[in-house]
Amino acid sequence: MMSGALEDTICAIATPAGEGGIGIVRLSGARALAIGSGIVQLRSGRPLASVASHTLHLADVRLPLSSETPPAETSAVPPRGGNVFDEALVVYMKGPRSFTGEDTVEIQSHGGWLILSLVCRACLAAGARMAAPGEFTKRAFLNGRLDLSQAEAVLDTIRAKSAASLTVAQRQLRGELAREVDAARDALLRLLAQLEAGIDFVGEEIEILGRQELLRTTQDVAERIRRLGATAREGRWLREGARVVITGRPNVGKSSLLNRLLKEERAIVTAVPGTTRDIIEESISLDGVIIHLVDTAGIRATDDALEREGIRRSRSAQKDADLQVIVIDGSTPLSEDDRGLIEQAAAGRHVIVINKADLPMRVGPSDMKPGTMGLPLSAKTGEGVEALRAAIRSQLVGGGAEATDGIIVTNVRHQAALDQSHRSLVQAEESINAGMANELVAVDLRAAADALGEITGAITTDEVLEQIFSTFCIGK
Ligand SMILES: Nc1nc2c(ncn2[C@@H]2O[C@H](COP(=O)(O)OP(=O)(O)OP(=O)(O)O)[C@@H](O)[C@H]2O)c(=O)[nH]1
Ligand SMILES: [Mg+2]
Repeated sequence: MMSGALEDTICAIATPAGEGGIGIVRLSGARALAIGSGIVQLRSGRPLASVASHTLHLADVRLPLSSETPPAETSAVPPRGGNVFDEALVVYMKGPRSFTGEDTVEIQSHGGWLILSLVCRACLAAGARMAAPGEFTKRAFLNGRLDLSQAEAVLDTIRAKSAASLTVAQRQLRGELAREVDAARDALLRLLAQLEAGIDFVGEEIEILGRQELLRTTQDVAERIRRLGATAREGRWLREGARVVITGRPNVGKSSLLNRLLKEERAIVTAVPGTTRDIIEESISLDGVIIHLVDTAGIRATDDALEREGIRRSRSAQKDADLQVIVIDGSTPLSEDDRGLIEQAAAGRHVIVINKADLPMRVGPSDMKPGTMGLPLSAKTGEGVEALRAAIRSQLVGGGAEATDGIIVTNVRHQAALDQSHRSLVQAEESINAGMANELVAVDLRAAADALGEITGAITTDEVLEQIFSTFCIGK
């Protein structure tokens, strides 16, 4: 798929499939202007090559004069100036001031599938070839317009489903992640240069770089990388949403709380304990962060086979939870089951909700273990729900402590590279402490720097590029 030389001029429909007021075909490459000129006829009568770069012009689009007659489907279209099949706005963007860095022509025709296919066909007939998936963005990378992490951010921007993930993608697109990674990599490369200079002098007793300094810089960089890598979990939540599982004893108001958070009567609520049997899952946005809310069967000992299966599913949902909301019925004294659930959830992220706050309360702060906080709330009246929303959100993305200037790693490939780099640095640290030879330390530092280079594409292989860009669709 990724084959295809950089010399080729490529074309593709850049707008989504379906009908639209306009649709855009993008042409990029050395012959973009020549090919574009062959298929558009400016209404002004001027040649496309004569217009200023980055200006829009009304034009007729036609199959190139040399190609055969238009295909049968177009015979219904009244001929205008021979094989003209649409009118369009055309813009020529002279490289390197274009997305790909190459000469680019964009043809903004009417947005019908047939029209756009014809524009493409005209481009092909005039000498272009169809672009492979992600090929425009790949060229932008190869031409130095974007680093690899920015190229990936193009895809994240297009796919962003929440305001928060869009913000992160946009910051990455502006190169903020790359700058942070490059700074760490530069520090390592400087260290390596000094170390290697020292290695050359072995035997002459010249100490270019003290062991202490070597250790300190290695640790500094390792810590920077660790902090950056630690944002990845938050990054995944921003990208894919976090699973928030509502658990608790039967009848405490879990389904009522789900409905309250969803603002709709999604789950059945009754006064009968054991109402919910199956897992119910719905997504909401908490101020731009997507949450997959999961309502579960109340957990208790029961002989009912159906309820038991529901409880089994509850327990499995608990295990997959990114955060648990443990609901307690505040109108009854805290039970052993409640205590057990709180204990169990304490290891992971959790929020404890003391529900039915509209009733006389029988659970107070003193019933909680020290260090545990219960959020009073009424699913019935809605009191305390805003506080719960804020608590969930801040548990998931408010952390900030780990965030490095708000830069968040969202990409699995970046996370793996950061982990790899961090492991190499820890190894380097151990070697330094063990008094190993500089040559050995240098090997680990080099590996750490190379792993960072993979993020921005400073170090890359064709396979990596292939893997990344093949996930794009054609036209990007
Ligand atoms: N007064 C009051 N009643 C509530 C509140 N929340 C829920 N209830 C009532 O408590 C009962 C149980 O509510 P559900 O939402 O079905 O409880 P659940 O935890 O989903 O129960 P199971 O699905 O059986 O585990 C219903 O009669 C609700 O009307 C609340 O905040 N205040
Ligand atoms: Mg329920």
